Amino acid sequence: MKLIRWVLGRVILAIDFLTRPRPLVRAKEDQDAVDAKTAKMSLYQFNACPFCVKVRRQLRRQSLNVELRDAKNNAAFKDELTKEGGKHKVPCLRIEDDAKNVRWLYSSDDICSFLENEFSPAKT
Ligand SMILES: N[C@@H](CCC(=O)N[C@@H](CS)C(=O)NCC(=O)O)C(=O)O
Repeated sequence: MKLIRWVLGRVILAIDFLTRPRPLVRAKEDQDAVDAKTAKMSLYQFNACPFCVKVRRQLRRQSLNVELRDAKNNAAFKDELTKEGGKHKVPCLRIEDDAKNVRWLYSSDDICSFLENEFSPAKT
Protein backbone atom coordinates (compact mmCIF):
# COMPACT_ATOMS: atom_id res chain seq x y z
CA MET A 1 0.00 0.00 0.00
CA LYS A 2 2.83 2.37 0.94
CA LEU A 3 4.64 1.48 -2.30
CA ILE A 4 1.52 2.06 -4.42
CA ARG A 5 1.01 5.44 -2.75
CA TRP A 6 4.66 6.32 -3.37
CA VAL A 7 4.44 5.35 -7.06
CA LEU A 8 1.19 7.28 -7.49
CA GLY A 9 2.83 10.30 -5.86
CA ARG A 10 5.73 10.16 -8.37
CA VAL A 11 3.26 9.88 -11.27
CA ILE A 12 1.36 12.94 -10.00
CA LEU A 13 4.61 14.91 -9.66
CA ALA A 14 5.75 13.87 -13.15
CA ILE A 15 2.43 14.87 -14.75
CA ASP A 16 2.52 18.14 -12.83
CA PHE A 17 6.04 18.86 -14.06
CA LEU A 18 5.18 18.04 -17.69
CA THR A 19 2.02 20.14 -17.74
CA ARG A 20 3.04 23.07 -15.55
CA PRO A 21 0.90 26.17 -16.13
CA ARG A 22 2.51 29.27 -17.52
CA PRO A 23 3.04 31.92 -14.83
CA LEU A 24 1.27 35.24 -15.14
CA VAL A 25 3.63 38.11 -15.97
CA ARG A 26 3.01 41.41 -14.16
CA ALA A 27 4.70 44.77 -14.30
CA LYS A 28 7.49 44.92 -11.72
CA GLU A 29 5.69 47.30 -9.38
CA ASP A 30 2.54 45.16 -9.53
CA GLN A 31 4.54 42.00 -8.77
CA ASP A 32 6.28 43.81 -5.89
CA ALA A 33 2.89 44.69 -4.41
CA VAL A 34 1.72 41.08 -4.78
CA ASP A 35 4.98 39.80 -3.24
CA ALA A 36 4.46 42.08 -0.24
CA LYS A 37 1.05 40.50 0.33
CA THR A 38 2.18 36.90 -0.20
CA ALA A 39 5.14 37.42 2.15
CA LYS A 40 2.56 37.10 4.93
CA MET A 41 1.29 33.75 3.67
CA SER A 42 2.63 30.22 3.88
CA LEU A 43 1.33 26.98 2.50
CA TYR A 44 1.51 23.91 4.72
CA GLN A 45 1.66 20.99 2.35
CA PHE A 46 3.00 17.58 1.37
CA ASN A 47 5.15 17.22 -1.72
CA ALA A 48 3.15 14.49 -3.48
CA CYS A 49 -0.37 15.20 -2.22
CA PRO A 50 -2.66 15.79 -5.24
CA PHE A 51 -4.61 18.54 -3.44
CA CYS A 52 -1.33 20.29 -2.62
CA VAL A 53 -0.19 19.95 -6.23
CA LYS A 54 -3.44 21.62 -7.27
CA VAL A 55 -2.76 24.60 -4.99
CA ARG A 56 0.91 24.83 -6.03
CA ARG A 57 -0.23 24.94 -9.67
CA GLN A 58 -2.58 27.79 -8.79
CA LEU A 59 0.29 29.64 -7.10
CA ARG A 60 2.42 29.20 -10.19
CA ARG A 61 -0.39 30.20 -12.57
CA GLN A 62 -0.89 33.43 -10.63
CA SER A 63 2.86 33.99 -9.96
CA LEU A 64 2.35 34.03 -6.22
CA ASN A 65 5.54 33.60 -4.21
CA VAL A 66 4.19 31.84 -1.15
CA GLU A 67 6.54 30.02 1.21
CA LEU A 68 5.97 26.25 1.11
CA ARG A 69 6.14 24.45 4.45
CA ASP A 70 6.56 20.69 4.43
CA ALA A 71 4.11 19.46 7.08
CA LYS A 72 5.08 15.83 6.56
CA ASN A 73 8.84 15.83 7.11
CA ASN A 74 9.33 18.98 9.16
CA ALA A 75 8.21 18.29 12.72
CA ALA A 76 7.99 21.99 13.65
CA PHE A 77 5.67 22.80 10.74
CA LYS A 78 3.61 19.68 11.41
CA ASP A 79 3.22 20.75 15.02
CA GLU A 80 2.30 24.34 14.13
CA LEU A 81 -0.32 23.18 11.68
CA THR A 82 -1.92 20.79 14.16
CA LYS A 83 -1.79 23.06 17.21
CA GLU A 84 -2.44 26.47 15.65
CA GLY A 85 -4.44 25.48 12.58
CA GLY A 86 -6.48 22.89 14.43
CA LYS A 87 -5.85 19.74 12.38
CA HIS A 88 -3.10 17.92 10.53
CA LYS A 89 -4.64 18.26 7.09
CA VAL A 90 -3.01 19.67 3.97
CA PRO A 91 -3.06 21.86 2.02
CA CYS A 92 -3.59 24.68 4.49
CA LEU A 93 -2.83 28.33 3.79
CA ARG A 94 -1.69 30.43 6.74
CA ILE A 95 -2.63 34.06 6.19
CA GLU A 96 -1.43 36.80 8.49
CA ASP A 97 -2.91 40.29 8.27
CA ASP A 98 -1.28 43.63 9.10
CA ALA A 99 -2.60 43.44 12.67
CA LYS A 100 -0.91 40.01 12.97
CA ASN A 101 -4.22 38.14 13.12
CA VAL A 102 -3.79 34.69 11.64
CA ARG A 103 -6.27 32.76 9.56
CA TRP A 104 -5.77 29.08 8.69
CA LEU A 105 -7.53 28.22 5.45
CA TYR A 106 -8.01 24.51 4.75
CA SER A 107 -9.28 22.74 1.60
CA SER A 108 -7.71 23.08 -1.83
CA ASP A 109 -10.94 24.42 -3.38
CA ASP A 110 -11.29 27.13 -0.75
CA ILE A 111 -7.61 28.08 -1.01
CA CYS A 112 -7.76 28.32 -4.82
CA SER A 113 -10.95 30.42 -4.67
CA PHE A 114 -9.38 32.70 -2.07
CA LEU A 115 -6.25 33.21 -4.21
CA GLU A 116 -8.24 33.79 -7.37
CA ASN A 117 -10.34 36.37 -5.62
CA GLU A 118 -7.52 38.06 -3.69
CA PHE A 119 -5.15 38.31 -6.65
CA SER A 120 -7.54 38.67 -9.55
CA PRO A 121 -6.15 40.85 -12.36
CA ALA A 122 -8.69 43.53 -11.46
CA LYS A 123 -7.18 43.82 -7.99
CA THR A 124 -3.47 43.45 -8.79
N1 LIG B 1 -10.71 17.91 0.47
C1 LIG B 1 -9.37 18.21 0.94
C2 LIG B 1 -8.59 16.92 1.01
C3 LIG B 1 -7.22 17.08 1.66
C4 LIG B 1 -6.59 15.75 2.05
O1 LIG B 1 -7.22 14.69 2.02
N2 LIG B 1 -5.29 15.79 2.40
C5 LIG B 1 -4.59 14.64 2.88
C6 LIG B 1 -3.29 14.46 2.10
S1 LIG B 1 -3.54 14.15 0.38
C7 LIG B 1 -4.21 14.84 4.34
O2 LIG B 1 -3.96 15.96 4.76
N3 LIG B 1 -4.18 13.79 5.14
C8 LIG B 1 -3.81 13.89 6.55
C9 LIG B 1 -2.58 13.15 6.90
O3 LIG B 1 -2.04 12.47 6.03
O4 LIG B 1 -2.15 13.25 8.06
C10 LIG B 1 -8.76 19.25 0.02
O5 LIG B 1 -9.26 19.44 -1.10
O6 LIG B 1 -7.81 19.93 0.43
